[in-house]
Amino acid sequence: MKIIFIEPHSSKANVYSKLHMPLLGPIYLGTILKNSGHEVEIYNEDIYKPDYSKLSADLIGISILTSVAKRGYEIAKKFPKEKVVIGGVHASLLPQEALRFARQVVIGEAEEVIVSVAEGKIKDEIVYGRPIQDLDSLPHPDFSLVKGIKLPSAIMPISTSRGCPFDCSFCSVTKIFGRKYRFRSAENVIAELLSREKKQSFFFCDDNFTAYPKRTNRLLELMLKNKINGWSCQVRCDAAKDEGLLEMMAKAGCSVVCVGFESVNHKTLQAYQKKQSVSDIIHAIRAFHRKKIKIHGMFVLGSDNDNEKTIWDTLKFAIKQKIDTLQLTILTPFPGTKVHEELQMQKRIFSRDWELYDGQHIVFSPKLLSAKALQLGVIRAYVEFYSLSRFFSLLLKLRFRNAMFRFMGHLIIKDWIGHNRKMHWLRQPA
Ligand code: B12
Ligand code: SF4
Repeated sequence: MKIIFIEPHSSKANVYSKLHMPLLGPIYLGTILKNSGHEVEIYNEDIYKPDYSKLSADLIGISILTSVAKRGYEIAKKFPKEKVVIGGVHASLLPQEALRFARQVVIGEAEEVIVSVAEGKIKDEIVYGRPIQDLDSLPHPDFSLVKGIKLPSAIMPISTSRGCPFDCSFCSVTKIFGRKYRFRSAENVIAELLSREKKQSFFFCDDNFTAYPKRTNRLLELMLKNKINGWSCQVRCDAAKDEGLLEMMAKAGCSVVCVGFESVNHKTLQAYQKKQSVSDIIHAIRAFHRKKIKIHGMFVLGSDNDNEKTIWDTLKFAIKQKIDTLQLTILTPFPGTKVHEELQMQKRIFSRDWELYDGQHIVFSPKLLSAKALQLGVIRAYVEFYSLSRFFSLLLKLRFRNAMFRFMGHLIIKDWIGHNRKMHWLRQPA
């Protein structure tokens, strides 16, 4: 059979549309189908947009996050419904919605069911995937299936674990992958890293790379031994409390950590059930910087305890603490999350346009400030952080890499403002 997977493009208004990193789901599934003798092609519209009038296959698999669901359904409509199967985070959370555009929807991890679904051996409209218990049993994802991908120039994702033991109120991860932390053996990960093209920059896209320090240490030891360096990962602040782990991360060539700081407002940290304090955040920043590891600091603004001042406090904090790159996300009530449940109950969600569910657009009425003030405040804070004057000041200090990221951020924000001039939120009551 010929099977095509499609990952819809991010909305033009999304600051991530420039980061052409494919999701691993379709690649894992495509690799499994290829190994079962099927012909597979994967299209990530941000990397290569196919001419749909020329595309034909026995099965079209579409992968959707909430922010790209609308585009995913548009693509589905281009094909006969009986050929379309939809999966991914959003479809797993709202399967009945996705089923309007597909013959079948798969909920959750699909590796164990995909071949049977494709070959018509499972016929249920809603198919329940199963969490993979032995992640070493999965094949290494075959990136050559992704049409138009440029190797090794892109930052390539690698996943070494699934699930997260925490349960933050705004996060979709545990709803899909569960709270049980499952991980691959260090040997299995190293074999994948060594099989990839040289000079590739890796991003460990695990939601919590250091959730089980013992296994992370073992992996880092092997990375050090195999001279694999220049990588980034996602961690919580706790990672910085473990001196030994931190030392190993630095030695094994960690260049950037993406850290979910989430807030400088301690009431907001509590409301998010983050289980970390502002002093944990400051400690983490200092500890990573001491080891010369750069920090991509991620914050979520708009809780019921945040006001306009919180936005500026966050910006000032990021500048004072010398966070290298800054991500300010507007709190987004993703279906299935606790935040969604609460805001829905209080009838405060004013937009169901999934395209706006990308962390860059406000879709609910905040408590202590207006929707417009939150939206504009976040954009203004971005403009300030990624200003040309800050870029030049970094250049003068010869901090070229940071300067380059500032400049990229500057262009992305400029682009965002251009695309959003006529956006709905400007018409929301102040
Ligand atoms: C890498 C990553 C990114 C990358 C690349 C993303 C991309 N190409 O879209 C970057 C940094 C660019 C990014 C950006 C964003 N991300 Co992101 N990202 C991730 C991350 C960490 C890993 C993705 C991954 O590869 N997972 C591993 C694979 C194995 O899982 P999977 O792709 O879901 O596939 C499995 C199943 O879903 C299913 N499946 C998937 N597709 C299909 C298709 C078919 C046909 C079938 C049958 C089954 C199926 O089977 C697969 C195998 O088990 C996830 C968290 C996570 N754990 O998934 C967040 C996550 C997907 N991101 C999220 C969000 C919110 C965003 C942003 C809005 C920004 C933000 N953080 O606020 C933007 C939006 C991007 C966009 N496209 O519009 C949320 C999505 C929530 C939601 N309800 O949609 C997640 C879940 C994180 C979270 N904390 O909640 N992201
Ligand atoms: S935000 Fe991070 S720590 Fe919290 S549940 Fe999601 S993945 Fe886990």
